[in-house]
Amino acid sequence: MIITGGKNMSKITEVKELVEAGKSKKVGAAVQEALDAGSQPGEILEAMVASMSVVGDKFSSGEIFVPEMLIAAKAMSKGVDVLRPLMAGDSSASLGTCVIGTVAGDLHDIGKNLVSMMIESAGFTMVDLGVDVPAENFVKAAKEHDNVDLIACSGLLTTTMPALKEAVATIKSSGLTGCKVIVGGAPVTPEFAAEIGADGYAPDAGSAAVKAKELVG
Ligand code: B1M
Repeated sequence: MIITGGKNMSKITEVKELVEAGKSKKVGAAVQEALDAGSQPGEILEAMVASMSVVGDKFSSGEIFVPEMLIAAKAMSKGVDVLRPLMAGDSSASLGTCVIGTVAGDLHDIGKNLVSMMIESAGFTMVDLGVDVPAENFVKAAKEHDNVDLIACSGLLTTTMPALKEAVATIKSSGLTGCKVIVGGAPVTPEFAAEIGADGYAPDAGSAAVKAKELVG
Protein backbone atom coordinates (compact mmCIF):
# COMPACT_ATOMS: atom_id res chain seq x y z
CA MET A 1 0.00 0.00 0.00
CA ILE A 2 2.77 2.40 0.92
CA ILE A 3 4.51 1.70 -2.38
CA THR A 4 1.28 2.32 -4.35
CA GLY A 5 0.66 5.56 -2.42
CA GLY A 6 4.16 6.72 -3.25
CA LYS A 7 3.65 5.97 -6.93
CA ASN A 8 0.36 7.91 -6.89
CA MET A 9 2.02 10.88 -5.30
CA SER A 10 4.92 10.91 -7.70
CA LYS A 11 2.54 10.81 -10.67
CA ILE A 12 0.49 13.65 -9.22
CA THR A 13 3.69 15.63 -8.59
CA GLU A 14 4.63 15.02 -12.22
CA VAL A 15 1.24 16.35 -13.38
CA LYS A 16 1.71 19.41 -11.17
CA GLU A 17 5.17 20.09 -12.53
CA LEU A 18 4.08 19.60 -16.15
CA VAL A 19 1.22 22.08 -15.73
CA GLU A 20 3.51 24.64 -14.08
CA ALA A 21 5.99 24.23 -16.92
CA GLY A 22 3.20 24.45 -19.52
CA LYS A 23 3.99 21.09 -21.10
CA SER A 24 0.62 20.71 -22.86
CA LYS A 25 1.60 17.72 -24.93
CA LYS A 26 2.64 15.66 -21.90
CA VAL A 27 -0.02 16.55 -19.35
CA GLY A 28 -2.81 14.37 -20.75
CA ALA A 29 -0.67 11.23 -20.63
CA ALA A 30 0.61 12.08 -17.14
CA VAL A 31 -2.95 12.55 -15.86
CA GLN A 32 -3.89 9.18 -17.34
CA GLU A 33 -0.86 7.58 -15.65
CA ALA A 34 -1.83 9.14 -12.32
CA LEU A 35 -5.34 7.69 -12.74
CA ASP A 36 -3.90 4.32 -13.69
CA ALA A 37 -1.74 4.43 -10.58
CA GLY A 38 -4.90 4.80 -8.49
CA SER A 39 -5.26 8.54 -7.96
CA GLN A 40 -8.76 9.98 -7.75
CA PRO A 41 -9.81 12.55 -10.39
CA GLY A 42 -10.55 15.07 -7.62
CA GLU A 43 -7.05 14.92 -6.16
CA ILE A 44 -5.44 15.29 -9.59
CA LEU A 45 -7.65 18.30 -10.25
CA GLU A 46 -6.70 19.79 -6.88
CA ALA A 47 -3.03 19.40 -7.76
CA MET A 48 -3.53 21.19 -11.08
CA VAL A 49 -5.45 24.03 -9.39
CA ALA A 50 -2.52 24.33 -6.95
CA SER A 51 -0.18 24.55 -9.96
CA MET A 52 -2.09 27.54 -11.24
CA SER A 53 -1.63 29.27 -7.88
CA VAL A 54 2.12 28.71 -8.19
CA VAL A 55 1.97 30.11 -11.73
CA GLY A 56 -0.01 33.13 -10.45
CA ASP A 57 2.54 33.76 -7.69
CA LYS A 58 5.41 33.55 -10.18
CA PHE A 59 3.58 36.07 -12.36
CA SER A 60 3.04 38.39 -9.39
CA SER A 61 6.73 38.26 -8.51
CA GLY A 62 7.80 38.98 -12.09
CA GLU A 63 9.40 35.57 -12.53
CA ILE A 64 7.15 34.73 -15.48
CA PHE A 65 4.98 36.79 -17.84
CA VAL A 66 1.60 36.53 -19.60
CA PRO A 67 2.73 34.03 -22.30
CA GLU A 68 3.95 31.57 -19.65
CA MET A 69 0.66 31.97 -17.76
CA LEU A 70 -1.17 31.25 -20.96
CA ILE A 71 0.75 28.08 -21.80
CA ALA A 72 0.30 26.82 -18.23
CA ALA A 73 -3.44 27.42 -18.61
CA LYS A 74 -3.44 25.47 -21.87
CA ALA A 75 -1.59 22.62 -20.19
CA MET A 76 -4.13 22.50 -17.38
CA SER A 77 -6.97 22.41 -19.90
CA LYS A 78 -5.39 19.33 -21.50
CA GLY A 79 -5.35 17.64 -18.12
CA VAL A 80 -8.96 18.61 -17.41
CA ASP A 81 -9.96 17.10 -20.78
CA VAL A 82 -8.81 13.69 -19.52
CA LEU A 83 -10.67 14.09 -16.22
CA ARG A 84 -13.91 15.51 -17.65
CA PRO A 85 -15.62 12.18 -18.50
CA LEU A 86 -14.75 10.88 -15.05
CA MET A 87 -16.01 13.92 -13.19
CA ALA A 88 -19.30 14.21 -15.09
CA GLY A 89 -22.03 12.57 -13.09
CA ASP A 90 -25.32 11.08 -14.15
CA SER A 91 -27.10 14.02 -15.75
CA SER A 92 -30.22 12.00 -16.58
CA ALA A 93 -32.18 13.87 -13.91
CA SER A 94 -32.46 17.22 -15.69
CA LEU A 95 -32.73 20.19 -13.40
CA GLY A 96 -33.12 22.63 -16.28
CA THR A 97 -30.70 24.73 -18.26
CA CYS A 98 -27.88 26.89 -16.93
CA VAL A 99 -26.29 29.67 -18.97
CA ILE A 100 -22.69 30.25 -17.97
CA GLY A 101 -19.92 32.64 -18.98
CA THR A 102 -17.01 34.78 -17.85
CA VAL A 103 -18.00 38.44 -17.73
CA ALA A 104 -17.01 41.21 -20.15
CA GLY A 105 -13.33 42.13 -20.23
CA ASP A 106 -12.26 38.89 -18.59
CA LEU A 107 -10.51 36.12 -20.52
CA HIS A 108 -10.01 33.58 -17.71
CA ASP A 109 -11.91 30.38 -18.37
CA ILE A 110 -10.38 27.47 -16.45
CA GLY A 111 -12.39 28.14 -13.29
CA LYS A 112 -15.54 28.82 -15.32
CA ASN A 113 -15.04 25.55 -17.22
CA LEU A 114 -14.67 23.60 -13.97
CA VAL A 115 -17.79 25.24 -12.56
CA SER A 116 -19.63 24.39 -15.78
CA MET A 117 -18.48 20.78 -15.58
CA MET A 118 -19.64 20.42 -11.97
CA ILE A 119 -23.01 22.13 -12.51
CA GLU A 120 -23.53 19.88 -15.53
CA SER A 121 -22.71 16.83 -13.45
CA ALA A 122 -25.35 17.96 -10.95
CA GLY A 123 -27.96 17.52 -13.69
CA PHE A 124 -28.15 20.79 -15.62
CA THR A 125 -27.91 21.27 -19.38
CA MET A 126 -25.20 23.86 -19.92
CA VAL A 127 -25.13 26.72 -22.41
CA ASP A 128 -21.55 27.99 -22.25
CA LEU A 129 -21.07 31.49 -23.68
CA GLY A 130 -17.30 31.43 -23.19
CA VAL A 131 -15.29 34.41 -22.00
CA ASP A 132 -15.61 38.20 -22.32
CA VAL A 133 -19.40 37.96 -22.30
CA PRO A 134 -21.27 41.29 -22.45
CA ALA A 135 -24.05 41.55 -19.84
CA GLU A 136 -26.84 41.57 -22.41
CA ASN A 137 -25.61 38.30 -23.95
CA PHE A 138 -26.46 36.41 -20.75
CA VAL A 139 -30.03 37.68 -21.08
CA LYS A 140 -30.16 36.95 -24.81
CA ALA A 141 -29.03 33.36 -24.28
CA ALA A 142 -31.48 32.85 -21.41
CA LYS A 143 -34.32 34.01 -23.65
CA GLU A 144 -33.19 31.92 -26.61
CA HIS A 145 -33.02 28.61 -24.72
CA ASP A 146 -35.76 26.65 -23.01
CA ASN A 147 -35.96 26.12 -19.25
CA VAL A 148 -33.17 28.49 -18.23
CA ASP A 149 -33.53 28.63 -14.46
CA LEU A 150 -29.98 29.64 -13.68
CA ILE A 151 -27.33 32.02 -14.98
CA ALA A 152 -23.77 31.57 -13.72
CA CYS A 153 -21.32 34.47 -14.06
CA SER A 154 -17.64 34.08 -13.42
CA GLY A 155 -15.19 36.93 -12.82
CA LEU A 156 -11.48 36.49 -12.12
CA LEU A 157 -10.10 39.98 -12.04
CA THR A 158 -10.67 42.74 -9.51
CA THR A 159 -10.99 44.99 -12.57
CA THR A 160 -13.92 42.96 -13.93
CA MET A 161 -15.92 42.97 -10.69
CA PRO A 162 -17.91 45.97 -12.03
CA ALA A 163 -18.74 43.86 -15.10
CA LEU A 164 -20.05 41.18 -12.77
CA LYS A 165 -22.22 43.81 -11.10
CA GLU A 166 -23.46 44.98 -14.49
CA ALA A 167 -24.26 41.43 -15.56
CA VAL A 168 -26.38 40.80 -12.46
CA ALA A 169 -28.14 44.17 -12.79
CA THR A 170 -28.87 43.57 -16.49
CA ILE A 171 -30.25 40.08 -15.81
CA LYS A 172 -32.35 41.29 -12.89
CA SER A 173 -33.89 44.15 -14.89
CA SER A 174 -34.51 42.02 -17.99
CA GLY A 175 -37.84 40.57 -16.97
CA LEU A 176 -36.44 37.03 -16.70
CA THR A 177 -38.65 36.12 -13.79
CA GLY A 178 -37.68 33.08 -11.77
CA CYS A 179 -34.20 32.91 -13.24
CA LYS A 180 -31.58 32.79 -10.49
CA VAL A 181 -28.08 34.22 -10.77
CA ILE A 182 -25.01 32.70 -9.18
CA VAL A 183 -21.63 34.46 -9.20
CA GLY A 184 -18.11 33.48 -8.28
CA GLY A 185 -14.43 33.76 -9.04
CA ALA A 186 -11.30 34.44 -7.02
CA PRO A 187 -11.93 38.12 -6.13
CA VAL A 188 -15.64 37.59 -5.39
CA THR A 189 -16.80 37.43 -1.78
CA PRO A 190 -20.21 36.44 -0.41
CA GLU A 191 -20.63 40.07 0.69
CA PHE A 192 -19.93 41.37 -2.82
CA ALA A 193 -22.32 38.81 -4.31
CA ALA A 194 -25.07 39.93 -1.94
CA GLU A 195 -24.30 43.61 -2.54
CA ILE A 196 -24.71 43.29 -6.32
CA GLY A 197 -27.97 41.37 -5.93
CA ALA A 198 -26.86 37.87 -6.95
CA ASP A 199 -29.04 35.03 -5.66
CA GLY A 200 -26.07 32.84 -4.88
CA TYR A 201 -22.33 32.72 -4.47
CA ALA A 202 -19.92 29.80 -4.38
CA PRO A 203 -16.18 29.80 -3.68
CA ASP A 204 -15.34 26.81 -5.87
CA ALA A 205 -16.67 24.50 -8.55
CA GLY A 206 -17.95 21.79 -6.22
CA SER A 207 -19.91 24.19 -4.04
CA ALA A 208 -21.21 25.99 -7.16
CA ALA A 209 -22.94 22.74 -8.15
CA VAL A 210 -24.43 22.35 -4.67
CA LYS A 211 -25.59 25.99 -4.69
CA ALA A 212 -27.03 25.61 -8.21
CA LYS A 213 -29.23 22.72 -7.07
CA GLU A 214 -30.26 24.62 -3.96
CA LEU A 215 -31.24 27.71 -5.96
CA VAL A 216 -33.50 25.94 -8.43
CA GLY A 217 -34.72 23.22 -6.08
CO1 B1M B 1 -4.49 36.06 -15.29
N1 B1M B 1 -4.60 36.91 -13.56
N2 B1M B 1 -4.36 37.80 -16.16
N3 B1M B 1 -4.24 35.05 -16.92
N4 B1M B 1 -4.26 34.54 -14.22
C1 B1M B 1 -4.80 36.05 -12.38
C2 B1M B 1 -6.30 35.89 -12.09
C3 B1M B 1 -4.00 36.82 -11.25
C4 B1M B 1 -4.53 36.55 -9.84
C5 B1M B 1 -2.49 36.50 -11.38
C6 B1M B 1 -1.65 37.25 -10.37
O1 B1M B 1 -1.39 38.42 -10.54
N5 B1M B 1 -1.23 36.58 -9.31
C7 B1M B 1 -4.21 38.29 -11.72
C8 B1M B 1 -5.45 38.99 -11.21
C9 B1M B 1 -5.13 40.03 -10.17
C10 B1M B 1 -6.34 40.76 -9.75
O2 B1M B 1 -7.30 40.91 -10.42
N6 B1M B 1 -6.26 41.25 -8.55
C11 B1M B 1 -4.23 38.13 -13.22
C12 B1M B 1 -3.92 39.16 -14.15
C13 B1M B 1 -3.42 40.45 -13.55
C14 B1M B 1 -4.06 38.99 -15.54
C15 B1M B 1 -3.80 40.05 -16.64
C16 B1M B 1 -4.36 41.46 -16.32
C17 B1M B 1 -2.28 40.06 -16.89
C18 B1M B 1 -1.81 41.10 -17.87
O3 B1M B 1 -2.21 41.13 -19.00
N7 B1M B 1 -0.96 41.97 -17.39
C19 B1M B 1 -4.49 39.41 -17.86
C20 B1M B 1 -5.96 39.82 -17.99
C21 B1M B 1 -6.56 39.33 -19.26
C22 B1M B 1 -8.07 39.47 -19.25
O4 B1M B 1 -8.75 38.62 -18.72
N8 B1M B 1 -8.57 40.58 -19.78
C23 B1M B 1 -4.41 37.96 -17.50
C24 B1M B 1 -4.35 36.95 -18.45
C25 B1M B 1 -4.25 35.62 -18.17
C26 B1M B 1 -4.08 34.53 -19.24
C27 B1M B 1 -4.98 34.78 -20.44
C28 B1M B 1 -2.65 34.53 -19.68
C29 B1M B 1 -4.37 33.22 -18.42
C30 B1M B 1 -5.83 32.73 -18.54
C31 B1M B 1 -6.02 31.66 -19.59
C32 B1M B 1 -7.33 30.96 -19.44
O5 B1M B 1 -8.05 31.05 -18.46
N9 B1M B 1 -7.65 30.23 -20.48
C33 B1M B 1 -4.18 33.70 -16.99
C34 B1M B 1 -4.00 32.81 -15.90
C35 B1M B 1 -3.80 31.37 -16.23
C36 B1M B 1 -4.04 33.25 -14.55
C37 B1M B 1 -3.80 32.42 -13.27
C38 B1M B 1 -2.32 32.12 -13.19
C39 B1M B 1 -4.58 31.15 -13.15
C40 B1M B 1 -6.09 31.29 -13.29
C41 B1M B 1 -6.71 29.95 -13.15
O6 B1M B 1 -7.06 29.33 -14.13
N10 B1M B 1 -6.78 29.42 -11.90
C42 B1M B 1 -4.31 33.43 -12.15
C43 B1M B 1 -3.60 33.24 -10.84
C44 B1M B 1 -4.40 32.42 -9.84
O7 B1M B 1 -5.53 32.05 -10.06
N11 B1M B 1 -3.83 32.20 -8.71
C45 B1M B 1 -4.35 34.72 -12.87
C46 B1M B 1 -7.26 28.07 -11.63
C47 B1M B 1 -8.78 28.06 -11.55
C48 B1M B 1 -9.27 26.65 -11.29
O8 B1M B 1 -9.12 28.86 -10.45
O9 B1M B 1 -10.13 30.62 -11.92
O10 B1M B 1 -9.95 30.96 -9.41
P1 B1M B 1 -10.16 30.04 -10.56
O11 B1M B 1 -11.58 29.34 -10.41
C49 B1M B 1 -12.01 28.74 -9.21
C50 B1M B 1 -12.75 29.71 -8.27
O12 B1M B 1 -12.40 31.07 -8.45
C51 B1M B 1 -14.18 29.41 -8.48
O13 B1M B 1 -14.19 28.03 -8.81
C52 B1M B 1 -13.05 27.72 -9.60
C53 B1M B 1 -12.66 26.28 -9.40
O14 B1M B 1 -12.73 25.84 -8.09
N12 B1M B 1 -14.95 30.08 -9.53
C54 B1M B 1 -16.31 30.16 -9.41
C55 B1M B 1 -14.60 30.61 -10.71
N13 B1M B 1 -15.67 31.03 -11.37
C56 B1M B 1 -16.74 30.77 -10.60
C57 B1M B 1 -18.09 30.99 -10.82
C58 B1M B 1 -19.00 30.57 -9.82
C59 B1M B 1 -18.55 29.99 -8.64
C60 B1M B 1 -17.19 29.77 -8.41
O15 B1M B 1 -20.31 30.72 -9.94
C61 B1M B 1 -20.84 31.13 -11.16
